[in-house]
Amino acid sequence: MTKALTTSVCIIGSGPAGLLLSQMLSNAGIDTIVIDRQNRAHIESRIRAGVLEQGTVKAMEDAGVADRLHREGLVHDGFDLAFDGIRHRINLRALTGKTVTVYGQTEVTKDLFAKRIAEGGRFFFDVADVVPADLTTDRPQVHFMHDGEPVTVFCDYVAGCDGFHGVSRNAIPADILKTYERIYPFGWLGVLTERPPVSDELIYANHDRGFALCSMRSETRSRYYVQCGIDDDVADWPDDRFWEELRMRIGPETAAHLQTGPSFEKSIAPLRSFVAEPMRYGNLFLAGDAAHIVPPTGAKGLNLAVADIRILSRALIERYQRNDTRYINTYSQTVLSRVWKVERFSWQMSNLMHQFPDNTPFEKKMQRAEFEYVTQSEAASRAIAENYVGLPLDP
Ligand code: FAS
Ligand code: PHB
Repeated sequence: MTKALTTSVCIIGSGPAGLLLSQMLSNAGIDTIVIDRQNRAHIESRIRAGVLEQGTVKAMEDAGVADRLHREGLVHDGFDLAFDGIRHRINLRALTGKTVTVYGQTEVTKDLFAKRIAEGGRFFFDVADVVPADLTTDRPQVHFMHDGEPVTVFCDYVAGCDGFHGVSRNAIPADILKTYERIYPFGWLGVLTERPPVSDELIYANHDRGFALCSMRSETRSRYYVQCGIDDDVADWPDDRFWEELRMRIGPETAAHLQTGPSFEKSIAPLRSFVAEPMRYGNLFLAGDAAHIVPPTGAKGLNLAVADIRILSRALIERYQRNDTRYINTYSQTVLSRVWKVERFSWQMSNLMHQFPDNTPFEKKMQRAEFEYVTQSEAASRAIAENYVGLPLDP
């Protein structure tokens, strides 16, 4: 016997995108059901993003979940770009009047879950066989299995917030869906260690041996990355090798301040640029990684997902509160306009900061020339700064 449920918006995926959407709609009195194939503990444990744009902080404030973020987040006025150990600071506050906040995605997810669950949000975890259906009718459905039982949610709209490996994107017919992709010929090996960060701000470093990033989660917990081979395995990278490689890539001056320690999280992430169009099909709306992926070089993945949700929640709230469907009808083009600009920035930063195996000596000279141009031109530095702090939601 199939359990039948009804709601206004059925949200597939309870990562940052799905959770934030559920909270913003709930705050506007709009009912949702959220389903996820994982459970809460697993989702909260995933180590991912670390830098929040000002727009993401505002979204957390609007959702009513920013108290801990303001207490524990680290506000940063700038970050460094480094080439072969020479550092140049991008002064975000001077160039844009804005800042970024260092606060892990795990914490964002925990804060969103805490409020949603406390308010009695309807969740189904550990679901299977999720099938969005009847998306072009005015009564779409989402079918899934939960605790061995078939469930069908009848709703007005389906929000596909189920990430890159979800099912929502592929619910759009193949003759309508268009995808664009660039896969980078390397990965990022990331570690967490309970040691103070090497610097007060982030350092993105390009060195002949490869890219490195010095980041953090707090004043006592550091997050470091090195570019690694696309087929590398974590087993290839014992801590000693990692620290030695990081020292060489950040240069002796910076490395003199590096406090190494045992890594308690070590993982390799592949890098890709990916966009799926359209981000709406009938009454299905895609948001976040379900529709796009960026290489983490621009610190944009989580922030882009949040920006989608700010645009989508506004569209749905206008429809329910004022029966105005203008924002719903323009959702896909509005959100994609911003997605492509963020994809461009993340692609540009990745091309500038990494060693590409097939780069010719000329291309290496182009990278170096671009870095020197950025260090000598306020306009070039401002272009990087305004993308890094986050482009406006509406052009
Ligand atoms: P998510 O992938 O976070 O959430 C999707 C949810 O949908 C998951 O909980 C999943 O269980 C669920 N789901 C999937 N299929 C389903 C199905 N069939 N049915 C039901 N539920 C389903 N971004 C940065 O800005 N900086 C970084 O440093 C950074 N590092 C990253 C490292 C890694 C390894 C990865 C994978 C991503 C990283 N990102 C980073 C990007 C990341 O932060 C995403 O942009 C962010 O999680 C996007 O949030 P969501 O769109 O909610 O997708
Ligand atoms: C992180 O702290 O995990 C982080 C920060 C900035 C990036 C990517 C990752 O660009």
